[in-house]
Amino acid sequence: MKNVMTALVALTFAAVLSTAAFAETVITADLWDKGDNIDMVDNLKIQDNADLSTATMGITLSQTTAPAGEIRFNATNSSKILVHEMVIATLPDQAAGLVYLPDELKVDEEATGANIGEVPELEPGQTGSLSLTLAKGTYAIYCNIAGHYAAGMWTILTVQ
Ligand SMILES: [Cu+2]
Repeated sequence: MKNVMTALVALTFAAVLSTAAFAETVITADLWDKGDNIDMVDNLKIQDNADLSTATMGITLSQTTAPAGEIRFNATNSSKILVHEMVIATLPDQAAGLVYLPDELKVDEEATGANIGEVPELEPGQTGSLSLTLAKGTYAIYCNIAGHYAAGMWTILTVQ
């Protein structure tokens, strides 16, 4: 009887482990801004080696690292006044940042890897989600409403 119990415990443990190995990671993304106090600066892009502590809009993730595999992003636009969106990009070279189109005040989403998935425009208070299978690497999560990326509305996710 003891041996049976041991075997059952071992089987249960193995089942929990295999479930954990294939479970998706759920990341909550808060798309936020400081409302009426917004200062639309243009020097807070990734390639500016920006200090985001001064940003008046941004994306805050519930975790900034995740295991490789399926990742579900649950995004909420917590702004009271602005539309935001959430675009995922591969970021092979953090110093180079993302390709920026100064005339449009936007990231070039046609550039390689610049948009591998997105939660499109969300009205204030609206939510949206996106599931992606991500390999090990560095990813940028950004908002590409005109002016927002350069104002610091981006963050980095490291997939291990
Ligand atoms: Cu935005």
